[in-house]
Amino acid sequence: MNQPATVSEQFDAVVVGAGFSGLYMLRRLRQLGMSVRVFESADDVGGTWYWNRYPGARCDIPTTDYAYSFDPELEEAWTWSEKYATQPEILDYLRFVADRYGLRSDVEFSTAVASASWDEQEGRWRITTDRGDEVSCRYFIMASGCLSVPKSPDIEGADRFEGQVYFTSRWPHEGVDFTGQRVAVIGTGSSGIQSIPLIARQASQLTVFQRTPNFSIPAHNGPASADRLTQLAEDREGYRHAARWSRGGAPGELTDILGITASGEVRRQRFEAAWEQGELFGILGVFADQLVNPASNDIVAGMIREKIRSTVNDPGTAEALSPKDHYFGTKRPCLDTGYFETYNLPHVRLVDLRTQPITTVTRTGIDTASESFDFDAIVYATGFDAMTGALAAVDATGRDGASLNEKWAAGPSTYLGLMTAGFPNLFMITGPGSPSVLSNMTVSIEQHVDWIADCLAHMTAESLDTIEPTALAESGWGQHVRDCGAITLYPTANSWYMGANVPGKPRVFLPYVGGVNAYRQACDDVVSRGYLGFRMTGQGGERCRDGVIRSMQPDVAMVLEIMAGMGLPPLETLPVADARAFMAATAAVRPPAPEVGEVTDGVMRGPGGDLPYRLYRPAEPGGPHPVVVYFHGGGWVLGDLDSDDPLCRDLCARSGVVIVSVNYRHAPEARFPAAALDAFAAVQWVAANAASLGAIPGQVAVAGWSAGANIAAVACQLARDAGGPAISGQLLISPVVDSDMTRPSYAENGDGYVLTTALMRWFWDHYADPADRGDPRVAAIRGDLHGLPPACIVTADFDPLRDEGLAYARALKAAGTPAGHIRARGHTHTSLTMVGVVISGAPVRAEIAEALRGLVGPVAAAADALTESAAAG
Ligand code: NA7
Repeated sequence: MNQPATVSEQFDAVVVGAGFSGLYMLRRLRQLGMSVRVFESADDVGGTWYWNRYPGARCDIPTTDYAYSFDPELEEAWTWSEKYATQPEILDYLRFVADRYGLRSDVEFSTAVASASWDEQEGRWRITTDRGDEVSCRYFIMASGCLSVPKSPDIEGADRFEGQVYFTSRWPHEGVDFTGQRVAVIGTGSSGIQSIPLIARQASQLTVFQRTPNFSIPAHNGPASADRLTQLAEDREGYRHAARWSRGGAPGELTDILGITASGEVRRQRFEAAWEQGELFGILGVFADQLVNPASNDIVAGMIREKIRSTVNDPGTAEALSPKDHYFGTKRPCLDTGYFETYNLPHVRLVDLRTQPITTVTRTGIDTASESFDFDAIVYATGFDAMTGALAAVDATGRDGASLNEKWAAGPSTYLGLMTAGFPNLFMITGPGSPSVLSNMTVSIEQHVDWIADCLAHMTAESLDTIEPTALAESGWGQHVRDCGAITLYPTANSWYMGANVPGKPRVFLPYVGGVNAYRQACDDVVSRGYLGFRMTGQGGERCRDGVIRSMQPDVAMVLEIMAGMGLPPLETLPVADARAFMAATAAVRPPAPEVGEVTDGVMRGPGGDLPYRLYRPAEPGGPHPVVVYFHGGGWVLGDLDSDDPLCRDLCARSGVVIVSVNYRHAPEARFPAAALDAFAAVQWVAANAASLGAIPGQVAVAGWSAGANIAAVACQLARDAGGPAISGQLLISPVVDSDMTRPSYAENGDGYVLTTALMRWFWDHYADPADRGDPRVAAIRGDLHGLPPACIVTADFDPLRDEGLAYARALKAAGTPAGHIRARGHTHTSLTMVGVVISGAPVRAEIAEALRGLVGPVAAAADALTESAAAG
């Protein structure tokens, strides 16, 4: 053991922890020529793999991938013996690494950091330890692990038991012999599931206390996968590169097969293949949609439950072991060796705490609501204060005496999971807000360590010595992390990913679920944009490019990426007929749209001939319902009843109103003002025929998207001028209301977000002569805006039309017309309409439907229902 550091020793960097992350961080910092002290509370290196010595402890990522990749010679020098290495072998590996690079000399073992505070004057951190050290450092790096602080046993009477007590996370080094003992295991997470079969081999009686059944699949451990070994042997660098740019941190095929649309045969074949393979990323990726679509998830979950039933002999026990309270994958699934089979042994019993909860631990055992058990030993496999526990334990004091724990009282807030505002020069390795526990940790650790080291090298080169994220960058990243989580099923589970396992811990989805690849790209983009969102200071001056690195909804970004990859010709380069055919072909491959009560097609009279319409009636019993006349988008040129069918269904199902979608005449065959006149005629017809359509007379609203919103807005002006019909409200989704293309949103969003400036020009050219483009019947914003129906205007952030929508809302208000605004944050012009594809659009459409309900009432009520919002600002 080393001697304690002398008081007030100064280091360039202090690192907390000597596990996978601390060891590699130390090596990188040394390579930068920095003086470093690592504090490690254990008496050896290893971190997680030092402490978790329970029987059966193994990694759950194949060891070919669960290893450092920074040094090819290290990779050559070490050979793993199994597909999933045991804890002793992984610990040996980390010792081997520490020795190979001579890392131990900078590690002070058996020493925990007690406090850390930022000294503003000095621009340094002051660190104290539980052994009385006091040191200072420029950079303070928490390499303290995501699963390193065990959860204290929150079970009544836990300290009363007089037999042996063990924690899987603090297992005795000499091992434990349970031969002939009556043993209780509490907890069926990975630690419980890995250790139970081995404890059962020794114990005379084993009773497992299960609060929540967990999904587990057989690890099929054995030799490392020949396939992976061959790939590594042939092209190690290529293999590691693929891992770094994969979703989870290990190379593998991503499927685009959807569970909901796959045939029964394909479902079965894919599931069985993943089951046989015995890898987490395999079973989590049977279908592309299984972590976002409940129906798809149920298919996989159902097949796993089937396996449990076919393995466990006693049907009651099998049922109790079958997880039903969370979607598969939303709690970390386990890899096991003979776990479910263990319950077939005569001396093993499962106690389901859902039916008989523990009332107390006693001197001699455990009492449940209905039974008393006596034991010789109790094993707690009850988990960790994950991701934030070790950071909270130090409770760093940042600028102005601020406490990290106070700052994070409602949940952690970080920029990239690397740093947090107010705590300069404090880095976290795999902190909350980074992929960390959802990924192959070793790959994520290396990426964080490399990023930090490169950042410090940059700062040194530029004579900068403090770095801190801005509040804007941090809140933007937090929003992005939440957006990524929100489109998945993860937040629905009571998991440690959500902090739900620790009583009183805030419920926040802690890791970043956007993928290792997307995350790495974001970190790289931050750097290439001049360390966007970081403020750096020092002799070299003060540098800060403030901003948000990701503000688009993640699924919208994904759709754009897929579209870009398809290399489609821009619509405006096609003849109109081809553009229409393309739109129809796209519409044909959309996922099923929401069910409504009834859909009927009909025809109404218009000024230039018959206008086809489609009526959507809500499933709600009763009626008649209020009615909304809807106009589809497509720049007055494209689109029809089919193009906007999913959006109409969605609006109908959500808002409970009748929607009459009208197919007006299109340009270039029928140019301005044909579409607008048709829209007005359609409103007149629906108002006159409301009763026969099964709608409430006198409660007609209009709605439209894009150019459809244009003619809806114009129809309102025409109806006012004509003295009727009365329109109760207008819902304008991303409307065209002006021909002015100089507003900033055109410059910001005119290229790359589907609706481009070039396409908009093409639409205008087909619809209206330049001389007509200021006419209020197409540039609605230039008309008289007094006395119009209350409006709700929806704008999307990444839409060239955003600013004219906002301007219209402002102008309506200025003219005394009530106008609410819904901002589709992170959306494009088209993404809201991608029902069933862009999941993040659903909550916005729910908001729109709510507003629509307000717009269809009597006029005064509609005005009241509108929310005042950002449109005014
Ligand atoms: P986990 O996965 O958090 O599992 C802990 C288990 O202990 C889980 O089944 C819990 O049930 C159970 N538990 C926790 N507290 C109690 C109380 N008070 N009473 C009864 N049961 C309780 O931790 P592990 O150590 O197994 O695994 C952690 C990670 O390490 C793992 O995911 C891998 O990544 C490696 P609950 O589900 O909360 O109802």
